[in-house]
Amino acid sequence: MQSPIMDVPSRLLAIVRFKRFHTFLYLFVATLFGLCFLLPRLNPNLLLSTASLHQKWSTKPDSILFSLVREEELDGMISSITELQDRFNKKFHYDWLFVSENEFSDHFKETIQATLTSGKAHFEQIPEKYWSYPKSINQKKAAKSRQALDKLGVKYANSESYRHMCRFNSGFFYLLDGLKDYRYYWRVEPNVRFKCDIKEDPFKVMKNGNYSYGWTMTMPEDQQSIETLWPTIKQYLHDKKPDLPADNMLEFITDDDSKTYNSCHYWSNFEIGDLSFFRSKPYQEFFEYLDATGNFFYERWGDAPIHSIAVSLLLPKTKIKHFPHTGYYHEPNQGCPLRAKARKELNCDCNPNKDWTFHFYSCTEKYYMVSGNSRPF
Ligand SMILES: Nc1nc2c(ncn2[C@@H]2O[C@H](COP(=O)(O)OP(=O)(O)OP(=O)(O)O)[C@@H](O)[C@H]2O)c(=O)[nH]1
Ligand SMILES: [Mg+2]
Repeated sequence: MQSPIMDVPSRLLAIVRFKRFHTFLYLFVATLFGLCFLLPRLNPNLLLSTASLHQKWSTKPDSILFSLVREEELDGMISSITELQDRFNKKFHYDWLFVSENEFSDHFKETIQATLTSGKAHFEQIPEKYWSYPKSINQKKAAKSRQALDKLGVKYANSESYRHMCRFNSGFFYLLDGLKDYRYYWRVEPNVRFKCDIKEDPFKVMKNGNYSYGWTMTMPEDQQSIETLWPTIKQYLHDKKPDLPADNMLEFITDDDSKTYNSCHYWSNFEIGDLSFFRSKPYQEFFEYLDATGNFFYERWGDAPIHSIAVSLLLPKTKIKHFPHTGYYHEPNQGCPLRAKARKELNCDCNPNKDWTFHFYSCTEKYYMVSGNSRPF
C-alpha cells in the first residue's frame, strides 16, 4: 500500500501538474469567452452565425406557416388550411401563425384550431405601429392620388387597407413577436389551392440549399400602380450604394440595362422566405428608403415588386429557389406540372393547359434564362 505522505519530489510534481491544469483551464475559459462573446461583437456576422448554429442544433422547428387574414375571410382560410394540410402538413406538422390588425374573435380562433389538426395554431394582433399612417403622410394628397388611380382603373386604387397590407408585407411582418423564434415562413392566403401533393418539405429544401427566397409563379405588375418605384430604386442605389453581389438577378427585373423596371415579380401570395434576410440591415435600409417617399400611400406599391426587386438586387442568384410542382392556385392563375409523369407521381388534379408557370405573360422563362438553372419540366 502507498504511503499517504508524499516525498518532496512527488509533491513538487503534483504542484506543477496542478498549476498546469489551472493554466489550461484559464486558457480554455478565455478562448471560449473570446469565441462566444468578443468575436461576435467585433464582427456581427459571427453573431448571426452563432444564432444559426443554435437553430441548427435546436430540436424546435425553425419554420412556420403564416397568414395575414381578415376575420371575414374565415371560410377561405379554412379551405386553404384543409388543402395544404392534406397535400403537405399532415406529414410535417408545422405550426401556423394567423395575424390581423384587428383582434380575432373566439369563434374565428376556435374554428381555425378545430380545422388545423396537423400543427398548432397561433394568433397575433398586429401592433398599430405596423398598420397605420406615418405622421409624414399628407392625407389630402393620399386621398387625391387614390382617386386619380381609380380613374385609371387600377385594382384596389380606392382602398386604404390594401395599402396598409402592402406596406406591412413589405416592411413589418418579419418583426412580429410570433415570428421572432423562427427562421423560415411560408405565406398562405385564404382561398388558395394546392392541387398536387408536396412530398418534399420545402422548408427543408430552403434550409439544406441555403436559400433565402422561394416562389412558385411570376407575374408582371400594373405599371400604373408603381410609377415612381424604379426611379426611387435608382436613387436608392445611388445614395446608399449597397453592396450588390456580382451574380445577382438584376437582369430578371430589367430588359434594358437598368433603364426601366420590366415589372416582373415573384407572385408573393405564395412565398417561402428566410426571415433573417428581411431583418438584415441591407433589406431594412432598402425598405426604409422606399417608405420615406410615402408612395405606399401616394401610389399603390405592392409587396410583390418590393420583395422581388430586393431579392433580385441584394441576393446572389443561388439564394433564390423555384418550387414548381405545388399545383398552386390563386385566383385567377394556376400552376400545373406539364409532364404527365410528374402529375401522376404527385396526384395532381389540374389541367396542364391552364398552367401559368410558363405562360407567355409570365416571367418564369426570363427567370430561367437569367438564373442559368435548367427548366423543371
Ligand atoms: N387582416 C387583414 N388582412 C388583409 C387585409 N387586406 C388583405 N389582407 C390579407 O392580405 C393578403 C393579400 O390580400 P389580397 O386581398 O388577397 O390581395 P391580392 O392577393 O393582391 O389581391 P387578390 O388578387 O384580390 O387576391 C390576404 O392574405 C388577405 O387575407 C386587411 O385589411 N386586413
Ligand atoms: Mg390574394
